Amino acid sequence: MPFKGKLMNISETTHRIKQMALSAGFHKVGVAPVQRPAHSDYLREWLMQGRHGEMHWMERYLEKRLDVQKLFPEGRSVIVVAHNYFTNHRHVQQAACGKISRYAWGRDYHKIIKKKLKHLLNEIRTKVDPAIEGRLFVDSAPVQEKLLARSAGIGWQGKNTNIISRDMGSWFFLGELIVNRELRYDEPHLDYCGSCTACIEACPTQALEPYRIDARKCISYLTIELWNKPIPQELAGRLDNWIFGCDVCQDVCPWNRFAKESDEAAYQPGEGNVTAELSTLLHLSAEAFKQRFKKSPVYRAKYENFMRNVRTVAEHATTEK
Ligand code: B12
Ligand code: SF4
Ligand code: SF4
Repeated sequence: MPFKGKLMNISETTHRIKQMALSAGFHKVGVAPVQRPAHSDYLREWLMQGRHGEMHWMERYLEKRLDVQKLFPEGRSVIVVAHNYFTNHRHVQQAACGKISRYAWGRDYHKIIKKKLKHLLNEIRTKVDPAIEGRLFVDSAPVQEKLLARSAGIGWQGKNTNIISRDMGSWFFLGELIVNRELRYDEPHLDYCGSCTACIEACPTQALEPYRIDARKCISYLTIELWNKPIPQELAGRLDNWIFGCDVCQDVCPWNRFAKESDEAAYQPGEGNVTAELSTLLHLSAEAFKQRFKKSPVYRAKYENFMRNVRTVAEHATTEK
């Protein structure tokens, strides 16, 4: 395709790219240099302490995970985007209902964000410079996305370890486009947790200490990433009715009072996801699970693990509530 853009300086190019990201449907965008971000090396310590539990895939490509430059050596700038998934619904707090975390109420975000990032890269190549090469990532690549998001000024990493933005709260996904072009970089975001410790106190399994998590205790890990094993007995009674993921440390975060409903229709809850009745789910067949969750993040848990979660919650809901 012939190049129709005009030559621009770094500031103009950066501004143009940011406008394109917002037009592509992202809710926030920032730019960081391709370098090892602050706190990156803590990952090594975290892995050594076994805090990742059985997520052994996190040990692979460790050097790339520690230093984004090793992932794409020609890369100069990381364009980090945030995609808001907040919808105006509340979890039902009843013994008879299981809770699915908000990020998984609607359609799977990986496809949605990847499609938007591909569109963004095409736009950049068509309207800014066809020589720009890029690599895009959402969640699954060996990248520490939250550290890049902090460097790019999207938000700060809170004591609950999630990225929080002053204007959006933390109900958003992250995605990145790394390009082989120098751009104008944003300042790393300042920390606005202050003396608050609400998330640490509210965590049902005490998985948090300030800015650090022990994934082995986190309900999100236990219900999504712990495969083909029972949930350890000492934690099984503390799932607080969560059958897929957990939102407690974000629900209590005061910055989430600023959350606004997303304009992404695909994140609206699928039928029965906000009020997930345990009595119905206990009889879900493998085929019905596939039909119901094929396009949802819940599908990642696989049928056997999802049913383990439902049974574990149901057992404790009847005996302890
Ligand atoms: C592994 C993983 C998990 C694990 C571990 C969680 C974790 N905190 O990392 C589990 C399965 C538990 C998990 C759960 C969730 N996850 Co997750 N997960 C990831 C994944 C794939 C890798 C994260 C990683 O590298 N962890 C390694 C540890 C060491 O990182 P960390 O806890 O952030 O630790 C850093 C800080 O402790 C920091 N540090 C150390 N000391 C200090 C001191 C100070 C002062 C500071 C500031 C920092 C600091 O250095 C560490 C190194 O990075 C990312 C995608 C990606 N590729 O990045 C998504 C990701 C982090 N997850 C995401 C989401 C949405 C969730 C859940 C909310 C889902 C849910 N509702 O159940 C929960 C949140 C639980 C929580 N409180 O963190 C989003 C977060 C978006 C956001 N706004 O922040 C991501 C970015 C996916 C995406 N593309 O959108 N997740
Ligand atoms: S997601 Fe739930 S279990 Fe995990 S750290 Fe947050 S509150 Fe604790
Ligand atoms: S609940 Fe408080 S301490 Fe935890 S992340 Fe939010 S502001 Fe920070």
